Amino acid sequence: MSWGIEGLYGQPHLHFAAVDSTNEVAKRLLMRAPEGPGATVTADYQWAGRGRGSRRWHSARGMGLWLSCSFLLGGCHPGHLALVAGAAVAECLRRRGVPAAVKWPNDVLVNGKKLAGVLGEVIRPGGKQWVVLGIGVNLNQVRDDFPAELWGRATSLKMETGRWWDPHQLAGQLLRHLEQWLLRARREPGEALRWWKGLCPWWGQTIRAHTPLGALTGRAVDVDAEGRLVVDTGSGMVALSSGEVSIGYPCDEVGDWR
Ligand code: BT5
Repeated sequence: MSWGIEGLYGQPHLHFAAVDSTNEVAKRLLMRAPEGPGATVTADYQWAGRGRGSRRWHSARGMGLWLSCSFLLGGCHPGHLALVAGAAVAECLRRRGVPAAVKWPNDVLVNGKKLAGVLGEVIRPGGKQWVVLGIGVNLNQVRDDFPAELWGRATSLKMETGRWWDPHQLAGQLLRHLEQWLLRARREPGEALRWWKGLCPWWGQTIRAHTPLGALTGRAVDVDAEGRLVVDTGSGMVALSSGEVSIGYPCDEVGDWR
């Protein structure tokens, strides 16, 4: 079946049966052609799908949308990229009746479980600032298609809606939402952040954040102009620029990541 997508802003779309990681393929393409125009890369399977840092992204064969696209950063704040991409995924799904929510910084959850994740990387081939934005959306897995450590924590559109989802159709719809969100983030960043906040239902709730500087507990109160999560710890406000957030602390900390 044809994908029927032009790729972000009309750039070429390349589909592979299997790759290490669509982000790595998009980066290698950019290294070869740093003048652009960038590419949208999809694959049926990733044998080394990546999350942030050294984390892995489980990419079951033919069961998800594993997509990366590269584009010039333009006027977009790097701290807004993952937020904007997560919002585009959540909005696209909400338009299709799925109650998706965003969780800072890069998750899309449905009913408290992780449905999609975003990996944004900024690189500088040819002296220009390029973004390689990876989006993974679980489409048609059932529980046993995930490794056991993700049971109860990961979900797919099929598990949530009971029906099969077409990756070709979703990719086109998702890229259209992404284009709109990127435009918004460049022209009206404050507005884009306000919209992102509206897709996040956890304001005022107690969270536990694991950051490179250690763990802290507090109430999530805002995202600031840099895209940082502002947490009220009771003894002051802290703005987090990276980390992992658990919601509803106190909770079973090990493995709790909602
Ligand atoms: C992310 O990282 O959530 C970013 C995921 C980005 C994946 C896309 S797929 C296309 C492109 N090519 C790539 O190689 N990557 C991108 P992070 O926030 O670090 O979350 C990673 C964690 O999510 C893991 O440590 C697991 O706990 C969990 N996880 C792994 N695979 C999952 C899956 N399929 N569904 C839900 N959770 C998963």
